Amino acid sequence: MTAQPHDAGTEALRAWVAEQLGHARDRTRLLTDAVDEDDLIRQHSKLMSPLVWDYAHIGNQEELWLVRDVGGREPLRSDIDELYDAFQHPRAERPSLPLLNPAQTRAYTAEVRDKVLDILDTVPLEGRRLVDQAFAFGMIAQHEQQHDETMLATHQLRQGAPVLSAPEPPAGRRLPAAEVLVPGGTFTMGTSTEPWALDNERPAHPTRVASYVIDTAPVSNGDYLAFIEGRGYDDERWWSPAGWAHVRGKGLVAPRFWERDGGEWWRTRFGVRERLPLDEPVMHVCFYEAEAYAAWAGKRLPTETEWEYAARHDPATGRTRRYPWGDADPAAEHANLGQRHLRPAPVGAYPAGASPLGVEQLIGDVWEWTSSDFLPYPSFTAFPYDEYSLVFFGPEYKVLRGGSFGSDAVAVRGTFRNWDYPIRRQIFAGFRCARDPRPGELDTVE
Ligand code: AVJ
Ligand code: FE
Repeated sequence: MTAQPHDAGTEALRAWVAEQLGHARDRTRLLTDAVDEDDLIRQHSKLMSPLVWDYAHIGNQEELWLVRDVGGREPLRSDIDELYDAFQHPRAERPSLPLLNPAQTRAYTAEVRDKVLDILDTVPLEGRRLVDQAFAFGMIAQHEQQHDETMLATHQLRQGAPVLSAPEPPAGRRLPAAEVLVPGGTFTMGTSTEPWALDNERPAHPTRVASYVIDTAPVSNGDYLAFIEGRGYDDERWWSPAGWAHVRGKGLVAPRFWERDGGEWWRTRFGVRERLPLDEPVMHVCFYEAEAYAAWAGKRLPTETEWEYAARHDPATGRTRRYPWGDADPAAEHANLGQRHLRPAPVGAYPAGASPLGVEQLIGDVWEWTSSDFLPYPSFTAFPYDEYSLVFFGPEYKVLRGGSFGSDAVAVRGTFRNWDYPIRRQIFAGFRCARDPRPGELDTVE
C-alpha cells in the first residue's frame, strides 16, 4: 500500500496539494491551448459551456473558496462572481454573457493561483473542517479536474480537425469468465475517513446486499452491436416506458458518434473517424439505452450498492477497501484514468485492477450507469455548500460510478458518486450488467 499523503505530515501534505493543483492546471492549459481563440469562445453544443467559461469558472471557484474563505484575503474580481455562478446562467445562455476573453481568463486564473500557492504555504491545515487535511484544496483540485473532463467532452463535440493526441491504451485480453457470482453480505458503503471525499459520499454506513451476479467487464461495442443488429431499438419490449418514448421521439438508432456506412460501423473520436473497435467498452449511450440492452441480454443494471460492493468488499478478510485492487492510490497499471489515453481501453486491459472476485475495469475507462436514483445517504449533511450535491438529489438523476479515461485519479474513488439525467450521451458513460442468481446458482456458496 502506498503511503497516504494525508498521514505523512503537514509539509508532505502541502507538497501533495501543490502537485495536485499543478497537475490539474497543466491539464486545463493543455485542453485550452490546443484550440484557437474562436474555438475557446464558441459554443460547440447547447449542452456545453464555451471552453473559456469553464476556464474562468475554475479560477472563480478557486478564488471564492481558497483566496477569500480559506485565505481570508480581499476579492480579486468580485464583479465577475455572478457571470461564473453556474446557477445564475444555464449553459445555453453562457456564450452571450460579457465573459472575460481568453487572455483575461489566463491572467485571472494565474493570479488566483499565485495567491493560492502563497496561502497554501502558511495556512493551518487543521482546526476547522474546511481546511482539515487540506479538504478545501482537495475539493478545488477535484473541481478543476471535473471541469477538465467536461471540457474534454466539449472537445469530443467540437467539429474540425483533431487537436488532441495521446498514446494508445494497453491491449485487451480474454477474461476467464464473463460474469461472477457475488455472495451477499454486509459492507461499509460510503466513507467517513477518506479525507477528500465529497459530501454525497458520506457518511460511512453499514449496508446489506443480497447475492447477485455481475459482469466482469463493461459491455463492449461488439456486444452492443449485437443488440442493434438484433433490432433492439425497434422492439418496445426491452425499453422502459420513458426510455421508449425518448428513443422513438429522438429517433435514436445507435450510440452517439456512431455511423453506419454501407455494411460497416464507424465512429468519430476527437475528430478522428475510425472503424468501430469491437473490444472497447461501449460509450456515449444514455441510461435508457443501457437499461434496454440489459433487458435484451436477460439482465439488468446493477444498483449503486451492488457496484460499490463489487468494487470495495474483500471476501477473504471481510474488509471494505478503497479500490477494487486494495487501498493503494490508482497507478497506471490499475486503471485507465487521467486522459493518459484518449479512449477506453479494450476489455481485459487492466488485470492489475481486478477485484478479488475478478471484476475488472470498475475504475476508469467509462463511467458506469447504475439503476439508482441520486439520493442522500442516511444522515447526509451538505458540506461545504448546498449546490454541490443537495440541490440535485432526487429521482430525475441517475448515479454513475467508477470514472472514465477522462477522469483524474484525484476525482475518482471507490465511493465517488457522479450523476446525470438519464437522456445524456455526451458524457464518457457506458455500463455493465448484473442479474439475480438463478435457482441453484447459490448452492455453491451457502
Ligand atoms: C459531479 C460531474 C455532476 O460537473 O455538474 C462541477 C461536478 N459541480 N462544478 C458537474 C461539478 C460543480 C458536477 N458533476
Ligand atoms: Fe463547477
